[in-house]
Amino acid sequence: MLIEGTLVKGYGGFYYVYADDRVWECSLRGRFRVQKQDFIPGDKVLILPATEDKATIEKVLERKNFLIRPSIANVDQVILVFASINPDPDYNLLDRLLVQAEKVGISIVIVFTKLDLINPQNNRLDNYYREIGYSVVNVSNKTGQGIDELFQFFKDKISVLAGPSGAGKSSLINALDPNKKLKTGEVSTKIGRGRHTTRHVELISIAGGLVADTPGFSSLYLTDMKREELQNYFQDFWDYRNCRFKSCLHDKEPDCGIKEAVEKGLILGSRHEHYLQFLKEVIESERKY
Ligand SMILES: Nc1nc2c(ncn2[C@@H]2O[C@H](COP(=O)(O)OP(=O)(O)O)[C@@H](O)[C@H]2O)c(=O)[nH]1
Ligand SMILES: [Mg+2]
Ligand SMILES: [Zn+2]
Repeated sequence: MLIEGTLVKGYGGFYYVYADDRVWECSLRGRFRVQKQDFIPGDKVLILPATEDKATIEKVLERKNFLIRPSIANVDQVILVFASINPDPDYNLLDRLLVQAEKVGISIVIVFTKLDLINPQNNRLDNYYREIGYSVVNVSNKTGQGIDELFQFFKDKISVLAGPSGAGKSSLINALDPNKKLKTGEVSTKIGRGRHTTRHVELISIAGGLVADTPGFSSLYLTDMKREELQNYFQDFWDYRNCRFKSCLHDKEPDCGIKEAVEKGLILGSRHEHYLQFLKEVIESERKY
């Protein structure tokens, strides 16, 4: 009997598939091998069990979506992980990742780690992102604070953890499931950045779902985007787009609703600054093609 599962990794000529609460070591049917079809983690497959933990992949189902670099298929949500401190959150990178995830159309959860290292009076922006509609969870991987609240987001989903090295992604997985024992890297105090301790892409089962702790999802490029399109991915702009010109890019144009909202403190200044920076990149890459 065939069972549906999810490919979690390919390694040493075998494919490992998560189905029925366990991981099956699978080989491919001859016809797949001949076609040299490339399977990526997240691909939904039908497997035929041969023994208790070995099976063959009989069919690969159509992909709902996929990310490149790292290659992961059928992603349901992206969890953007930033440290509250050490290192300080890079809000430019956060906004860039938000734009990327909004463009792909996957759900987003923002997590700030290291809650144990800050005092509540610290000037953080997590409330702003919460107010504009994102799910924002503050956690400490050390004390476990906030971990229960985050747990519910993973069930039955394929999630991708993204964020800078040293943000606490591997620690977060360990906090959600202490059995995982993922390697975590110490933050180098010299440069304030963590070392890269995570290598290949692999989905691991956690909190009732599958999660990728990705090696390099921290700097994405804003290719393949039109200049008019970019603003759609800034949720906080939507209510204020009553500009004089319909084609307003909220840059140098007069009577711009977005710029007025920034002046009134309704839109965070750094959001508009980052928008303008990304806009420049988008326009530059438009010229190249
Ligand atoms: N105090 C504290 N340290 C943390 C927390 N989360 C991670 N760390 C530390 O931050 C460093 C980087 O964590 P790691 O999980 O390797 O980050 P990654 O590069 O995003 O996977 C490690 O030294 C962790 O022990 C946290 O919530 N509180
Ligand atoms: Mg890591
Ligand atoms: Zn405008």
